[in-house]
Amino acid sequence: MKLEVITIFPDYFAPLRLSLIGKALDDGLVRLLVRDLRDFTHDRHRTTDDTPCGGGAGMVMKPEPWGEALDAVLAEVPGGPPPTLVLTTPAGEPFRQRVAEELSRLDHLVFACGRYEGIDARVPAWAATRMPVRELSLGDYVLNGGEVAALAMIEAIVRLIPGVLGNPASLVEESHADGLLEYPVYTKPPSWRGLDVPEVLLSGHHGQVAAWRRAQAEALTARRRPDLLPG
Ligand code: 6GU
Repeated sequence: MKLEVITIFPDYFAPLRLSLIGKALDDGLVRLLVRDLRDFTHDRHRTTDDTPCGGGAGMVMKPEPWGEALDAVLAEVPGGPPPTLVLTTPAGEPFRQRVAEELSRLDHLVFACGRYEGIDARVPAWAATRMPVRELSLGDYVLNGGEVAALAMIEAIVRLIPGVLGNPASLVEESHADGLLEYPVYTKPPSWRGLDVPEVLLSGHHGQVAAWRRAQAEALTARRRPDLLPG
């Protein structure tokens, strides 16, 4: 997969070179190109924002640098299939595991990180005439910019690419893989500070272990995230 990021804070993406995602980069499973939006400005101050048309608080990201940055992205794939553009915005569609799975199957993703009160709305409108566009939100709260959201989305997506995780079986049972929260997990010792590992997990009965885990996952989901359960 080729991953590109367009941001006014390229340094935010340095942590992607660490850990499992860094290993995927080293192994060539993923290529990462971080572009500085300010490189696509032409004034002395490298301005990327301006006051909102119609008035109001805050600043809006100007369309011209975004247009030139996206032109540079498209210039790399002349005549070929365009990348999918992910625009991070608190007004986007919720980013869920299903979305991460869909995006993990694509060859080329470009993350556009908004700052301030957002990006001029003509940018996604124009981009949609050239490439698939997804406007995505990390959750129902406001961040100062899309960089942290893009980092989280990239991690959720890249770990699903075959070969990135050491043990792909761990993807099957984790929270959200089957629409439920994950059951509680235990390791040794069997008794710790007066708290015991549930008997069934030490029984060796695989069927009973599976049934217990399913019941625990359902009970936990009903208690913490009833919105995840079917009607
Ligand atoms: Cl994607 N961006 C910003 N600025 N805030 C957010 C978000 C994104 N997702 C949740 N809050």
